[in-house]
Amino acid sequence: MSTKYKIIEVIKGDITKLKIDAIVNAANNGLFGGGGVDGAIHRAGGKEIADECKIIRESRGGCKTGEAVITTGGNLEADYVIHTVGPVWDGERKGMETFLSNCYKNSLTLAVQNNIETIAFPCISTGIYGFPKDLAAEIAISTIIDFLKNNVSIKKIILVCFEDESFNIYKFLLSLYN
Ligand code: AR6
Repeated sequence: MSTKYKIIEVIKGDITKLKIDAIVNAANNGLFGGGGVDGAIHRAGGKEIADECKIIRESRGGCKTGEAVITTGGNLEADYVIHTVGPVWDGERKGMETFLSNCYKNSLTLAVQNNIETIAFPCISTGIYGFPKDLAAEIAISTIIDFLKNNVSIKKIILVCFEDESFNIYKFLLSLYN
């Protein structure tokens, strides 16, 4: 793996526990908080996150699929939460890859704009939104690696898997870059 890609780490665990500059949330278009990782982040982060989401919802109508917005980390150890909205899998690849890739690209761009150096991602869209885990992992890793080609400021990217299946897929895919 080139030194650039050594900053990518895969772990299994709960993203809300990480002490890091920013964690990424797999949110919904209305930034309402929901189930899955979104629910866990809002529960652990508290009202401040929900309040900032409300301001974003009222000022710009929430967050479009593939886009990203930023709030405080509230009570979390992380300073910021970057909320991005993955695509809902509809059984066809067409267009879906671009939306999911944009989630990673736009979250990283927002991170750089906010001087964030360490960031953790969940496996966006692979829970309630039903995206195939292997395809989602391929998109996540290839987009991140592409982004890192021109990166000068991000120092660590942690890919957080909640289940063994995603963890094993990510570990295998990353090993291909070794
Ligand atoms: N830490 C890390 N990963 C987690 C955690 C956690 N604490 N909890 C779940 N995951 P999902 P989506 C994993 O469903 O598919 C919400 O209702 C989970 O195992 O959270 O993008 C939103 O409001 C899976 O691998 O997000 C939206 O409506 C991954 O996080 C909708 O769900 C993503 O699963 C978004 O669905």
